[in-house]
Amino acid sequence: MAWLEACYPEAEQKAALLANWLLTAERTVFFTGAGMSTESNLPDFRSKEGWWRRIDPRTVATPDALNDDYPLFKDFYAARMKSLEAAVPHAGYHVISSWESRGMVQAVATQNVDGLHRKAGSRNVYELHGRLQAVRCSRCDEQASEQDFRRGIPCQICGGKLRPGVVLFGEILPEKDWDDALAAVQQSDLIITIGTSLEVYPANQIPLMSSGRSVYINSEYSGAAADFDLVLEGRAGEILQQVDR
Ligand code: BV8
Repeated sequence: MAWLEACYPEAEQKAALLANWLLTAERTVFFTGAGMSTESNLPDFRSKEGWWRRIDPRTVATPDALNDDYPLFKDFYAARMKSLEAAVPHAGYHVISSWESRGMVQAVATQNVDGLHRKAGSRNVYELHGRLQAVRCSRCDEQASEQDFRRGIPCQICGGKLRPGVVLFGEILPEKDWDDALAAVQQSDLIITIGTSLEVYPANQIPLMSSGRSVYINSEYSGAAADFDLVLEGRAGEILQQVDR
């Protein structure tokens, strides 16, 4: 790659190298986090503008929060649902789905609960932390509507508290999505991790489970970067478009 170094700045060299890896890989899997959606105007969790900088996750994102202070729990998730109303996938999402439709991407494993990968047309998506709008009863598990949850209406079947379909801290990840994601990652020869601090277990183990090449695209430096073969620092949407050129 000496010619690349001579002709282009480092960021472009890395984008060109990733483009080359994508074209030569047989099975590519994406693993995404909340940083993938900040360019769609959805805040992430742990960077400066993140949700957990404004509110302690223990007070809203745990089974105890649901049981002990339902009004606070409900208002937090209703606000998150409201912010989804106007959210549309940015160009980087469409790059990933177009690569999938051209046979270049086998699967997307995501920690995101916003549904934007599917909205952008990605089909093989494993939602490891569930989906915000998949409301169900916390007691009998019956599905319910997002509107009922946002209005504070109890379950129509058993009168239990409604909850969003996300995985709260301390809860087990959805078994099928987890198993399918693991299988896809273990069979991959390229894994591209985007927009995640890699702080949340067990999803943060996903990039370590591929024996192929590994890439990390993130807007700020994280110690986790040392585990990857190639690190691109910057905004996900911009980098994906650059790689697609
Ligand atoms: C489990 C709720 C087994 C849903 C979320 C101590 C006490 C209690 C628990 C634990 C503990 N120690 C460890 C645990 C386990 C815990 C855990 O890992 N905690 C960590 C935080 C210490 N995990 C669990 O509880 C999991 N379950 O372990 O079950 C079990 C069960 C019972 C008993 C024993 C074992 C469940 C985890 C589910 C967590 N749910 N939230 C919701 O409200 O949405 S966590 C939250 O973090 C989100 O769900 C999100 O998906 C997840 C990961 O965050 P990221 O996506 O990485 O986002 P983050 O903001 O951190 O990073 C974004 C990055 O992107 C930043 O670096 C930023 O710079 C970058 N970025 C921003 N913009 C861009 C960008 N990069 C590129 N381009 C951009 N434009």
